[in-house]
Amino acid sequence: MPSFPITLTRYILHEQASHPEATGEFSALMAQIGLAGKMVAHDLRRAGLINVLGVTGATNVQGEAVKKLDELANETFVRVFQFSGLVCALASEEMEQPLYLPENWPRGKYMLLVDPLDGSSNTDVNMPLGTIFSILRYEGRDKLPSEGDLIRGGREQVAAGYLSYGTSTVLVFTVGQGVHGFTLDPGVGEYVLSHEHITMPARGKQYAANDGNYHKWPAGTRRYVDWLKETDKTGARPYSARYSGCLVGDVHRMLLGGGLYLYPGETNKPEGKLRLLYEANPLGMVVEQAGGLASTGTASILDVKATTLHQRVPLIIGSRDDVQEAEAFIQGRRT
Ligand code: AFP
Repeated sequence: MPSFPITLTRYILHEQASHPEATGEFSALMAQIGLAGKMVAHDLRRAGLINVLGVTGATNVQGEAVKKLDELANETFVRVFQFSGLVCALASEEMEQPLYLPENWPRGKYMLLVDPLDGSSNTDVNMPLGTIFSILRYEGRDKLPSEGDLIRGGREQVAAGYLSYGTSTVLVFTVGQGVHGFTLDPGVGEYVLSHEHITMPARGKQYAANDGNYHKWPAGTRRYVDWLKETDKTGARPYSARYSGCLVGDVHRMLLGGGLYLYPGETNKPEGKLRLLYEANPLGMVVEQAGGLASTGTASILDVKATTLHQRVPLIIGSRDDVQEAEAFIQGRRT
């Protein structure tokens, strides 16, 4: 690979060249994700000026208040992929039903699942936000896909990643051969390779969890988090708490510096909050590709059987040793 600057376009064309069977469709799809990310980032930067803060008044399929920026980001992804010739179905955390795209059919053999704006409680307060995406291949050739075709296990993803809208916009993704990060250079409007082959530290010293839910957590989870806060002689603990309200921001921090994010199941809500197909599976693939782990507490996220489009799942994700330790407490192997 030639030296700096390696733009996203140059990178994907280079990768495509090493797959003689590639048609270029996947490369075009990644370029469109990059484009949607630029459009969302552009709206976020001007959000306080263009009357898109606050809520729309509607609630989404999850029963949550829809923010104007949630809707705008969702519309952006729909507009970018309609008539693109690239994806035959698009499912979004913001839409009850998937969108089937006959205009892209039968050329578009991919399906896109997206959480267009992750962390929407942060929209009005200038805090980090993200987009999470998962890409599946549709093998059917005689008809458009149906909902069941989108409900797949995490190991069937052909690619996954996220856009992190923080002090800069960063696109991180994997096609199952390592994880790479590209930072958007706003001056030239190009993503430039800034984090090649991201490898997560095996252990960190930070955790992210909504501690306000502490009393709703099962005993093993509470004990684990208490343990993280204890002081040990070697200085490995206490861990620092870093919780932003944006899964993407927190996972990005852990991906680069180590540690773990937890959104566990609760005693009265064992399924937790996060969505398997839009959040846990794609970030699980990224983190596993970087050497980390993603778990429900008892099983790998990527092995969870998907049964519904908007299925929720407990999520513990981060550095390998940290996640394994959390699992040991949750499963009662440690106390
Ligand atoms: P929204 O995007 O619906 O705001 O949810 C954000 C999120 O899925 C994840 O990004 C956060 O870490 C988590 O939920 C925040 O949830 P709490 O507000 O319950 O802590």
